[in-house]
Amino acid sequence: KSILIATRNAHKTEEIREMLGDQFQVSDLNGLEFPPVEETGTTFLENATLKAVEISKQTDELVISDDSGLEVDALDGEPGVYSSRYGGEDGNDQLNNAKLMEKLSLLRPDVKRSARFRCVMVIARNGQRLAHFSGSVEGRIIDEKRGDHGFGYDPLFIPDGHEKTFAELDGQIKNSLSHRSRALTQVVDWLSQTA
Ligand code: ITT
Repeated sequence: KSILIATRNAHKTEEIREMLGDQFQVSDLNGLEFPPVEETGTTFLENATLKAVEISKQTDELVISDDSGLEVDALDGEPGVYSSRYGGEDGNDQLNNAKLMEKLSLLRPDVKRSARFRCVMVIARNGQRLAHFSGSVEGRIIDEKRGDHGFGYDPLFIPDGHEKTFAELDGQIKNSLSHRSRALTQVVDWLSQTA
């Protein structure tokens, strides 16, 4: 079975591929000619829906989108849906992390550091949204980056039950408890019941 992930973020694709093993043939938008989908929504579900539905109008493949991000409670849920552009419109992981560290440095030292990653996945075919699932992982945020695995905010996030950041932990450990894996498990269940 083959699925098209409606993403240009190769890190997401790689994690999804590792989690799915060889049960699915996974490809993404990199190298394909699809026009960019503007993420005009204000929620993960809205943006995940925009991406999956729009791309699925342009292919016969089963499409799955991933809209995800980090919510820091002391920053009222920022960066949230703006996670990929927190450091500016052409933000990258470096700039986004710098922006977050700057914001964290302005917080009182005793303020709680709780945070979570969220992921919403939408399944679509031929312009129709068929299903959607979400996953999250609770944890806390630290002031200075640690580790170099993973991507995005991984160097600043420690999942509950661990003392290392997602960027210090083995990729397999991240994949066993991440927001993405928790959404993906439900996608796989749905696919096995439906497809
Ligand atoms: P696509 O829209 O093409 O899928 P994107 O990276 O722009 O790629 P999002 O709009 O969903 O995707 O933004 C997700 C951002 O949230 C991502 O760029 C990271 O900054 C952050 N993020 C999501 N999952 C993460 C993870 O597992 N580890 C670290 N950061 C993550």
